[in-house]
Amino acid sequence: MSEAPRDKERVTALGTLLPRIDDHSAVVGVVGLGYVGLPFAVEKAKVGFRVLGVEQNPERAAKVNHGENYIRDVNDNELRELVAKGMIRADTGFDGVAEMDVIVLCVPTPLTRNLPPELSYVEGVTEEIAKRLRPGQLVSLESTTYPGTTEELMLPILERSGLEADRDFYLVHSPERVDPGNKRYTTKNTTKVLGAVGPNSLEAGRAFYTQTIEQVVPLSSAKAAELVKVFENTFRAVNIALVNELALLCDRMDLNVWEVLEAAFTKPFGIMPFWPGPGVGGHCIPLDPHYLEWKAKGLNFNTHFIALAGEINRKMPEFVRDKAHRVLNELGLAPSRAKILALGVAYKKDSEDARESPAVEVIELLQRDGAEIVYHDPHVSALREGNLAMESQPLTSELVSSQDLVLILTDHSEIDYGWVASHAKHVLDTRNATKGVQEHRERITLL
Ligand code: SAJ
Repeated sequence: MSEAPRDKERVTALGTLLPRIDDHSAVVGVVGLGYVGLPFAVEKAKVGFRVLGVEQNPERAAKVNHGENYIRDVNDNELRELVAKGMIRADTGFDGVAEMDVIVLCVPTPLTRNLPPELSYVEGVTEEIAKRLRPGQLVSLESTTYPGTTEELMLPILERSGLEADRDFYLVHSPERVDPGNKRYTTKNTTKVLGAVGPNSLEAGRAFYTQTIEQVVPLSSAKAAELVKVFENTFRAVNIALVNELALLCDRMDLNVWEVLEAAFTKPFGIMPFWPGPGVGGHCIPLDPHYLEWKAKGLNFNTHFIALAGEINRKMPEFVRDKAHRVLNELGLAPSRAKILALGVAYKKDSEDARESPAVEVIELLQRDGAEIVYHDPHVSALREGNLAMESQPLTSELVSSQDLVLILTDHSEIDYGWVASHAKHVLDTRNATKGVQEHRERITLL
């Protein structure tokens, strides 16, 4: 156990760090170079911070060191130039931690339904940092997690170093707000929330984040910041579930849910657009609200909205399967022998990510019923999710016209849905992707 630094060192710790942040001579560590960490690293390097990445995946670390981009939201040339100038480097280990003035954790916090959150990445990384922690360092957790992680899990581990939080080192939580593919809101112009374990940490965190982010909102604690993030995603999950439930009701009432919602969203205040779909995918919305549910249960509190939202959203793939059966029966075709083209399998529009995509469950359900499924997705060339091992088929008129049903599961922008409708026998559109198609409407059924 290292000796706690003398009072003099403690007093100057913040005094040493702040000027280095202000003149950008501080070295910034980014642990986890994924869809959050790599854009973050580029943003910091662009304003002159030297960035040391820690990426456990050796292929990714090697790609970064060769200036090769693998994250869509990162500009290839920017990364290449920053690496060439020595502003960004990636290691697979933690030897560089002592050199870092700021250490930002952007590691996965996976959550499997109904089980406690899996925080082994956060814990493991924090332990590696604690072994090398020195006075004056700022540690920030950006990963989405249950309220309490920073103060209850990370702080005690870091203090095993003998250093004291908010005196010798600084600890904050600033949740990432990356919306993959969003061209309007980037890391730089998306307001950032910041919570800290004490006033010195808040000052250090604010000094750091305001270097590259236009607006930073300080909160009273790290726990409050953790709850803000989980609430944001719970807000989305609950509202998506609300419109999905409306879709189920409209189906029974023989009403067009898209017409009803489009009309509702003409109201200029007090409402915001959400749309039904084949389910909720990605690694945030389906899972993040369950951090809150898990934490609340530990406090003997039931978060009914979260449970209900999850239940409804998880029902949607089966509803799509049932609706496909109904459409095929109306066409006089047996679902068990139908040929179906799934159009779009990514978890959301214009994404190349099929993780947790509802399309996977829909395809598996239809395959289990005996249907013969192929898919086309311009962004997903191979589908290796769940029990599936499929390749994207070229979207040709022969392919489309040879199918009994075209099932639109993701509404990618570059598909010409009018062209698809002109060659298809029938289309089941779960995303209202064909809303601009005037002709052949009789061949199109909407969710
Ligand atoms: N979805 C619907 N209907 C909607 C909106 C979304 O069915 O009205 C579906 C999508 O198709 C997708 C899923 O829900 O399958 C999630 O979509 P999303 O865009 O909410 O989720 P992510 O994971 O791409 O990004 C979200 C961010 N999105 C927005 O704020 C618009 C934000 O919540 C977080 O910054 C991010 O998750 C995260 O990393 O937490």
